[in-house]
Amino acid sequence: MDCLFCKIISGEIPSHKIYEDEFVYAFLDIYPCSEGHTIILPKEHIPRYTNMEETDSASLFKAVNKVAKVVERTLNVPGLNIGINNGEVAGQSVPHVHVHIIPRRENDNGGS
Ligand code: D5M
Repeated sequence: MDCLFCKIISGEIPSHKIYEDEFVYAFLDIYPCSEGHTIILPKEHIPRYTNMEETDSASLFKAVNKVAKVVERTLNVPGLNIGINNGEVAGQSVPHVHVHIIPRRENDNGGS
């Protein structure tokens, strides 16, 4: 599978791992919008969020809930943006569904 994120999950491409279980893998974004910007994705290669079955989406978001709480607490930030770019026109650059967890701080100019 010629997929960047599948290669990250398999370890073929290195990443800064934040969390892993049997269903998901989470790591730091290489082009962070803010310090601690984390990406979490299903290990199964699913191109976009709207391709996901409800049960897989539920498993993904169970892990998102866990990781988001850890990011918020560990970095001691007052908020997070949690979101998905679904489809190229929506800004999805890697066709393997993933959720962005972006720490937000007071007066951070939109996290960019
Ligand atoms: O988000 C895709 C994200 O993937 C984007 O924020 C950069 C990140 N990215 C790309 N390559 C890497 C590597 N090698 N490590 C970590 N993060 C990476 P999208 O919503 O598809 O635009």
